[in-house]
Amino acid sequence: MAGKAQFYRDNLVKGLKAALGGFPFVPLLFWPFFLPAFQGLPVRTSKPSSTVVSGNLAFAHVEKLVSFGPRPPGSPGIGRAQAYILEILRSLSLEVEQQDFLASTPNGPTSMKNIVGKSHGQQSQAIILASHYDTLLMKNAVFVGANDGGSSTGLLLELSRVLSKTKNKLSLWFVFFDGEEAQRQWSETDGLYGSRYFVDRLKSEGHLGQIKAMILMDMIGDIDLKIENDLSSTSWLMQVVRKSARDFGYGRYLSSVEKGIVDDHIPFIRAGIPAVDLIDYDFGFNNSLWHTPNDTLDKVSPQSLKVAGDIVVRTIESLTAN
Ligand code: 1BN
Ligand code: ZN
Repeated sequence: MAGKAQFYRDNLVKGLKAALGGFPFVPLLFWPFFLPAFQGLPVRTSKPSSTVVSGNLAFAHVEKLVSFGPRPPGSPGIGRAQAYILEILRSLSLEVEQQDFLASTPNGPTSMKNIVGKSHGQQSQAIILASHYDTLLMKNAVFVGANDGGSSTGLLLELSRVLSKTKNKLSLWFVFFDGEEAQRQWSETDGLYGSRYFVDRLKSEGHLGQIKAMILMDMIGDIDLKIENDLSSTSWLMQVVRKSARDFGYGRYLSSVEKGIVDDHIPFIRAGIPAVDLIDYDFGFNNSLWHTPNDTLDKVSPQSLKVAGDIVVRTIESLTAN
């Protein structure tokens, strides 16, 4: 995918072809003469149907998040990202909760914030859809995490739009985690700050039993999307995800390589909540783009966002049917 400009150009051409119906393609040289005749014609644009995941809209969110600059915890960039996420969730009339906490990190106490948007279904039992929105702290380079942190957050915002439009049997919680990344070096205590705090709160407030399942997304914008068969995820839930992908004709986006991934789903699994990670942990050739300043917007594909989003929606339908 050559990026957004190409995406819009393709849609413009599609729109012109749709307006022309059976007419042969108009050579580009002449199109200024035809333009007045098109005005007022119902040209089909890329405007999405409201209950279908739009890769294009998810991508626009990623673009916005990247424009805020690096988003390590406590930074000005993450402050702008928080304001943006809150604005979108409120515009969807979701119940919004902010979890502010002071994390103890190797760099000292650091302010962090989880953001939760709740869509109430017929039942209080809930499915959590989640993403981390922070980026890796890089002191000597600009790291904007277009794919790592950006792609899944953009998709989660788009899923909030799509899924808040339909009345669901189960409640849906859209959870945006801060502090997924290690502040110095991955360890049991450095990393997953937001998800560990979130699960501790669920426990202390007696709400663990309310959560039917947790679906995490991470790094799903890669142009060459291959979703891992993560062995850390709850096995039956991973099978539901993989069947949902195949049912949609998306089998080619599933990796057959089995890996054990450490990510924000782990605190949920440890607390006994079924959880799954949709992650493509092989970013660029031989993972050469992962945690590098080259994790930029041009590496993110709207089509991959759409695929991951469709799989999540189908998985929720499956979980709700049972
Ligand atoms: C995912 C994206 N992760 C960090 N950024 C979690 C992770 C950490 C995955 C270490 C594999 C290894
Ligand atoms: Zn990362």
